[in-house]
Amino acid sequence: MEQLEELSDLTQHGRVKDVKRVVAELLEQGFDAQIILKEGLLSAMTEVGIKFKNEEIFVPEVLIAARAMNAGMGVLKPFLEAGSEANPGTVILGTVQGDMHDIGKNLVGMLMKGQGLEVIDLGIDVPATDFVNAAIEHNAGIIACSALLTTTMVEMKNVIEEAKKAGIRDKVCIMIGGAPVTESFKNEIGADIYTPDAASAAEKASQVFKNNA
Ligand code: B1M
Repeated sequence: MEQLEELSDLTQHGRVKDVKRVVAELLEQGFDAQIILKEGLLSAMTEVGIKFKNEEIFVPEVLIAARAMNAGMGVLKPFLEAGSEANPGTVILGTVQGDMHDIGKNLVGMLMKGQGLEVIDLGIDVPATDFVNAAIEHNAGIIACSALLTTTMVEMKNVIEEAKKAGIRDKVCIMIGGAPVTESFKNEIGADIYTPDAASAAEKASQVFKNNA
């Protein structure tokens, strides 16, 4: 689809105003928010990732593209979050300590809100103890951790250890995800749920609360 390719191209080149305009136009034309997200915005970040890895572009260009991606997600936000009004449960969400990547984590939050869940987003670079303290404070059923670096994904194990120390491990479901995270890593560290993308994370989170209802 030509317009989605154009959106991907504009996002890769960090054209914030144009990205916002094209996303709004596509929504007006009746395009599904999930299609705009996947084929216009996420596809752009995949391309950016490949070029970054091949050293065709560098951190400043990646940041510029990430800013455009965030701007596009801002326009899509109300459409992605539109869902049930009910609040079946609370999720503590964050990117683990040492990790500044937040685009995927923000997407997870939006889609979980779209499932009617209350999401408390602690942001990026979140220490293990903060996840656990927030879960206690808000009586949360889920702690959801995102990591994009092989060097920071190990922090997820610390979240599990802190939950054990605080005596809440059996009361809280620990979900993990992010590009380097896998099902076998989940098993290795003893987390409860791994999902490869934001949509399945939101679905699984909703199921957790349904199963506990
Ligand atoms: Co960085 N970066 N980055 N980066 N960056 C990656 C991750 C990398 C793969 C690039 C590469 O080499 N090809 C590489 C990691 C290598 C590795 O460890 N295996 C990398 C590196 C090396 C670095 C730095 C070390 C670079 C440097 O400084 N030399 C540095 C680290 C900084 C730090 O965190 N301490 C760094 C910095 C940055 C920027 C700040 C420039 C920027 C982040 C901006 C921001 O987030 N606000 C950035 C970006 C944008 C990327 C890439 C290009 C794109 C990431 C992204 O946003 N993708 C990335 C390459 C890539 O992934 N293609 C790369 C779109 C987003 C929607 O996908 O976050 O994967 P993602 O989320 C997905 C799934 O993973 C999943 O759902 C989403 C899809 O639906 N998901 C979950 C995510 N969290 C989940 C949680 C769940 C479930 C699913 O449950 C709880």
